[in-house]
Amino acid sequence: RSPAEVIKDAAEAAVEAVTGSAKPDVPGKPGSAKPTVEEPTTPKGPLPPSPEQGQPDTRTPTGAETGAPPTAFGQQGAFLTTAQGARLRDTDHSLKAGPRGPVLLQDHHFREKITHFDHERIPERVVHARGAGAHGVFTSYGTAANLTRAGFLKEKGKQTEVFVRFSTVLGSRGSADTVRDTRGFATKFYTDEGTFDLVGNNMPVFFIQDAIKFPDIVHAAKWHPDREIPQAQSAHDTFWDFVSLHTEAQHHTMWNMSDRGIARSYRMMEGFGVHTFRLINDAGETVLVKFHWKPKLGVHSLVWEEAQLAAGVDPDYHRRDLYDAIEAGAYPEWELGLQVFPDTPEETFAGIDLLDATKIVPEELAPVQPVGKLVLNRTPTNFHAEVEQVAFHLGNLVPGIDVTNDPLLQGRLFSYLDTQLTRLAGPNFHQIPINRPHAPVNDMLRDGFHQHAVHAGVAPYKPNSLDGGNPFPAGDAENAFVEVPVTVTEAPKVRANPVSFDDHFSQVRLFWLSMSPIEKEHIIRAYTFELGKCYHQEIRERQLRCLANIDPVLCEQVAKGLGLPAPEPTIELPQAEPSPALSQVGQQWPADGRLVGIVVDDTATDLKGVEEVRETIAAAGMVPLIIAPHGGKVGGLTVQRTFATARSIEFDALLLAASPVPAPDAVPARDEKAGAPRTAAVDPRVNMLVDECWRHAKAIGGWGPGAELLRQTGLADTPGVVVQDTAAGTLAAVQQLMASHRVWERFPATVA
Ligand code: HDD
Repeated sequence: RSPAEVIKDAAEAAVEAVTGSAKPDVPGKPGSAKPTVEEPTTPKGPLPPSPEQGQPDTRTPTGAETGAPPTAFGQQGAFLTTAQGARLRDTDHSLKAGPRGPVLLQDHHFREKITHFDHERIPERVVHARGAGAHGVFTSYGTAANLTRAGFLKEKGKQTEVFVRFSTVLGSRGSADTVRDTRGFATKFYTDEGTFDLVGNNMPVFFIQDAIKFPDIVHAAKWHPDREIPQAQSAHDTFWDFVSLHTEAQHHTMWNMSDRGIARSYRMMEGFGVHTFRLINDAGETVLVKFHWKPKLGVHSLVWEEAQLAAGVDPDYHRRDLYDAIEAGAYPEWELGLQVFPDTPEETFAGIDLLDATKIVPEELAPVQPVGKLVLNRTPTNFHAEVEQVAFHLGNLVPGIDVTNDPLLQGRLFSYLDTQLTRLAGPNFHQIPINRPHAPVNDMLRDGFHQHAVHAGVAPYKPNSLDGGNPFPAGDAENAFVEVPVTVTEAPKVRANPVSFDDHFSQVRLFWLSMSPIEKEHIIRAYTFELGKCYHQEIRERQLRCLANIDPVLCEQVAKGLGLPAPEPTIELPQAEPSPALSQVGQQWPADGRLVGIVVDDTATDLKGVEEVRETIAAAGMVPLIIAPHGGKVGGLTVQRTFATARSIEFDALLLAASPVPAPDAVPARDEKAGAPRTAAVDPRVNMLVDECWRHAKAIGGWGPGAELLRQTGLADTPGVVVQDTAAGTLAAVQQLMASHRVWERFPATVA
């Protein structure tokens, strides 16, 4: 065919591709004939933005709508072009002096393509490098109207666009999601009055009280500088060296060693602003507050072995979970709440220093009052543009919210702006679409690297007469941001802390005493594991001395595991009232977005029963996944996982509709041969699935041959294992078990 015909065909195919007429019928996509439940593993199209969510990239750096399509600088039109818009015919072959000749320097397309590629990466964040983000909407309940003049909190029903980035702290960008670590929970509220950033964590306390120690804790907790190992974990000498010497870190360390350090999902984490902030209302009255995010699904965790397995089997576990849930319509939700304290000169509440970021105020003393709801309903369109380039900053405040003198907060006010200058290459990162305010901007900042605005006017200075005096300062009537005129006491300049900051153990004991027996066991095991990974005996011994000052049982148990004597406390054990709100167990929660595996095979499976439970699971907002010996179909059922691709960590509960025998004609994988099946008649991979789900305290159910399998393995009589005659009966009992998250009764705790 002639070159013209080839081009025409290619052009038609391209046009068809962008207009969507040739697009496959995507399950779960609006307008699709296929129901979501059919194939959750098929990649889905991005959901359209909800009407209230403006696209930040349709706005100029001054916040005005440009009218440009949302993908300006993305795909425009059907044809491949250079960066300058010239259409290209071939991007697969470099320009050579003959087919076997050297590449010509003149190949401008090659040079543009490779040069750009060479510079695709930007420096990862110095901490919190690995993360995942999503867009959403915050709706105010209006209940904070008497506390703050911030419009996004004050007006009942007011909706504000948000972007949230969750992260781990220690690992590099490519590290695993499920490592034991604190999780970041950073929220950007694009309010009408400017952007407000709440840059918090899933733990309410921090390792240090003064920001000047941040490089120290990070150097200690990150990898060893000689080999850059371990990646993304605290189980190594330098971390424990620091926290055992620097005892103010003990409280946060225990949170990390608790189940909070291995979250089940970003959707199932609390968030905390950590510091105390100051709110100011229309009348000029102030209160001190702590911000809390409360997840609708409750606070849940992985078990340690599951977290370790996931780090290998699916390092993107949390990222995938977040995006799958949003695409399946199980939108993650949190309530924003405030603990409110009177703004007294002492800045304390119930004897607790509100400026000390290593302390909490128990919810029993100051209840969390709900002020609004956050719903995450849109995944990013482009990870780099949005998740990687988003820049949070504690100084992004709006009228009605102000900072306190917490020395950790004060230092952060410097660091977050500063770090972007290198990471995002210059001072104009606020013009990057994800960072653009949705309020009009009229600053006098000019020029600099990556300046995208074309500023008009000649007088970016004040006062001026040449630009008519523009821009004008706003007054109270125009809702200007004004710092609360807090009196600073006359005092000598010192490098010192208030005396109250010296109490490093009372709240660690409070946390320990608030845990249920099973949670205490997990904490003991975590300390024993992490200290067991240290090479230096003196570090283990020093950390044991810290544990002795927290609780004798904790100290004895960890010492036993390490094979060391338990030391005596060096202080009188602090008095502490437990705070039941800190425990994660003992309640019932919704199971939205949970994954239920259903094992079937080609022989005795009750396909009608499977179809029924599949529908019931989907109707309950959960995701059913069919697991079979092979891909394709079993009866009319589409298989979503095979025995080769399924691993227990993916499922919150397991249903057995079959007792699959090992396939005699299949080529077995090496490790299948090596295993020691608990019943020889069952495929060893199914045995492993059942065994792991059982060990990880998950609900398991079976009917028909599935029930028989559970009887044969001896599991049928154990807690949390349901054996019934019908599919529906089995599922109903399993659903009930799932509401408590795990079947802890399977493992009676040995610690009181
Ligand atoms: Fe920080 C990132 C949370 C103390 C310096 N921090 C960062 C992120 C979160 C937190 C969630 C990731 C933001 C994102 O997703 O882009 N950091 C905290 C909390 C702290 C805290 C809850 C204590 C209460 N941080 C802290 C101190 C300093 C920093 C004391 C420095 C003195 N943090 C940074 C940083 C980062 C950062 C270096 C790295 C990338 C970035 O800021 O944008 O500036």
